[in-house]
Amino acid sequence: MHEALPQHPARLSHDGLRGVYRQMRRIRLVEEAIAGRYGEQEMRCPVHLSIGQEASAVGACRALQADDKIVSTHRCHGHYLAKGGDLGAMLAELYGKVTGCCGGRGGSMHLFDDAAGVLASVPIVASSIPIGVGVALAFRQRAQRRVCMAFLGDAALEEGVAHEAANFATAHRLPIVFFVENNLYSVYTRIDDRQPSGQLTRFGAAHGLPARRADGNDVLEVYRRSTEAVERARSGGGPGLVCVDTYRWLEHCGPQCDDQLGYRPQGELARWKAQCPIQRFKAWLERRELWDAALECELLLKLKREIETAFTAAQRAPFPNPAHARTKVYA
Ligand SMILES: Cc1ncc(C[n+]2csc(CCOP(=O)(O)OP(=O)(O)O)c2C)c(N)n1
Repeated sequence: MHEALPQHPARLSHDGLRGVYRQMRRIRLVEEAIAGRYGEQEMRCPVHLSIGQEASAVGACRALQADDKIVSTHRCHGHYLAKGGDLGAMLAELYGKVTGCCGGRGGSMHLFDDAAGVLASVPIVASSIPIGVGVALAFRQRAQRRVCMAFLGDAALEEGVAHEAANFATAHRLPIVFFVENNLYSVYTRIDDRQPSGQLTRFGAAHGLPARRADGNDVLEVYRRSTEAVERARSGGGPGLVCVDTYRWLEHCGPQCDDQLGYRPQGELARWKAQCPIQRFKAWLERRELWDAALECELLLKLKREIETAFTAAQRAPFPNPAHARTKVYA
């Protein structure tokens, strides 16, 4: 007999639980494939991989509906894929091709797929937050029961615009959820060297935002906390804050591991790897007989084929026509 699933506001079916696992596995495989090919020098944009942070992207986006929107940051691959962004368009964008989701103009840090609800990804730290607040304001003005989720890193909370955006959102009770992925570092600088206390939920107290903290490597806990905040915002309860603790395994920007640089305490990476969100959730599913080696094998084959096909199409696609460089320029 299966154990009862944990209590949460919107229960996931067994298929839903397996879907959550498949999504995390897919994001990991896509990013591993990017890391593996980056050295070929054909993707000529910086890449900020989110390997290790898959549970926060998937848990958060599962709490959203298809017509809800997200805004994201420089580390946007996981958010884009978790919200349903098109993989082929994403990879073509990394290769600078005309079939990319930004026509090859943006690269890895500018993933947009409005049809999937990925309104914008912006690499200027914290600058997507007011865009997200604007989206929530538009939802309110149109009397739509939709929610915007703004993904941000721990360092974004140190930008003035994050405070202005939170203040405006609270004052107008806008349907936005600020979702903070605390991976402890702003490039090489640890959070204890930047802030008096690692408790990021204080940001909520300062702005009257109900704040929830979650283990960012536990996908169901992230999902539960996100669902509470999203449903509250959807039903007119105003904005909320979800802060999750997680960890990036690789360097800030690029495909390598940079642990040898010594800016992270010895053993920290290994401790977080032992908390791999994908392995943890797989073990959880296996204990409940919802997953097994045959399903894993079938999934890996399918994903590898899908990813291979998307890479091949991206590499074969043409570059944008330089004559069109001035179109779609706004000032
Ligand atoms: C306004 C601004 N200042 C500095 C930078 C350079 N920069 C790029 S990413 C980054 C750190 C971001 O850390 P965090 O928001 O915690 O996200 P993480 O990279 O950890 O996912 C910095 C300082 C920038 N892009 N924008």
